[in-house]
Amino acid sequence: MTIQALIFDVDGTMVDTEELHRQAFLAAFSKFDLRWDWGPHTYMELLKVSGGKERIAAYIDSLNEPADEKDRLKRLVRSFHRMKTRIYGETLASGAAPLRPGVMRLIQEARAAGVRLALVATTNTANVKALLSAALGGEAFGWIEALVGGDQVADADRKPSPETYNRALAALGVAGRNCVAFEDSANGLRAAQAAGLFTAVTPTRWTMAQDFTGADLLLPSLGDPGEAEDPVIERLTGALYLTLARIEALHAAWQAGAQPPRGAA
Ligand code: XBP
Ligand code: MG
Repeated sequence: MTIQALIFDVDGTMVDTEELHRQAFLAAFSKFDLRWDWGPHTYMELLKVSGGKERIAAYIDSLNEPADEKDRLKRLVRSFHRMKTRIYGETLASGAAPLRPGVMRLIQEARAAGVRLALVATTNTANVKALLSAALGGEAFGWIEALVGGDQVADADRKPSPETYNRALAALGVAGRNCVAFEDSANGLRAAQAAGLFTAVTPTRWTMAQDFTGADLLLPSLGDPGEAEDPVIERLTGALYLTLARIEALHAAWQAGAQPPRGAA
C-alpha cells in the first residue's frame, strides 16, 4: 500500500450539510431580528468563503450600509455565529445526517486494509463530533485517529490554509504524499494540495460550480453498489464506484509521477 491514511473533509464531503448550516444561519439571524436573505442562490455564492464567522463578515462587507453600521454588525459576528452553532448542534442532535454514497464503504475498506483515518474541518470540533455520532454512530470515534476542527487553529489558518491538514498529518505522523484527501470545495482542495496530499474531490450541488483545477480525481460522488449508475464514475474508475484498490492504483501512479485521470463532476 502506498496510501497510509485517508483524510476526509466533513461538511459537504461526508454529509451534504450545507442546507442544515444555511437553515441554522437563517434561524440565528431571525433571533437578532435580521432579515438577511440567505436564499440558496446567495448561499452558494457565500460558500466561496469557508467558515461561518468569515462568511457572515464577508456578507456584512457586501451590504449597502454606512460604514458605522457595518462596524456595529461586525462586532456582533461572534454572537450571531455562537447562536448559529447552537441551533446547528440541536439540529444534528435531532437526527438526520445521511452519509454521501460510498463514504461508509470506503471507511470500512480502509479499516479492513489497515489504512488509517482522519478528519479535517472548518467547522468546530463539537460540530464534527455531533455529525460523526449522528452519521456514523459513536463507535466511529474509535476508527478516527485524528480529528482537527477549525477551532483548533487560528481563524486565518482555516482552509484554504493547509494548517488543519498539517495538524492531522502531524497527529498521524505521516507525510502528505502518502495520504489521500477527500474534499468537496475549492477551498478544501487548495488546503489539501498545499499540504501535499493526493486529492479526490466530490462536489455537491452547492460547490459544483467552483474551480477544481489541479484536483487529482474529480467525481460526482464516490458511488456505491445500488446507487444509480454514473458514466463519469465508470469512466474514471473503471467500475460503478470508487474502491480503495482503485484509489491505491491512482495514488501509486501519482507518486510515481504519472498524471491520473481528472474527469468532470
Ligand atoms: C465548510 C464550511 C461550511 C460551514 C462552516 O468548510 O465552511 O460548511 O458553514 O461551519 P469545509 P461553521 O467543508 O471546507 O471544512 O459555521 O461552524 O464555521
Ligand atoms: Mg467541505
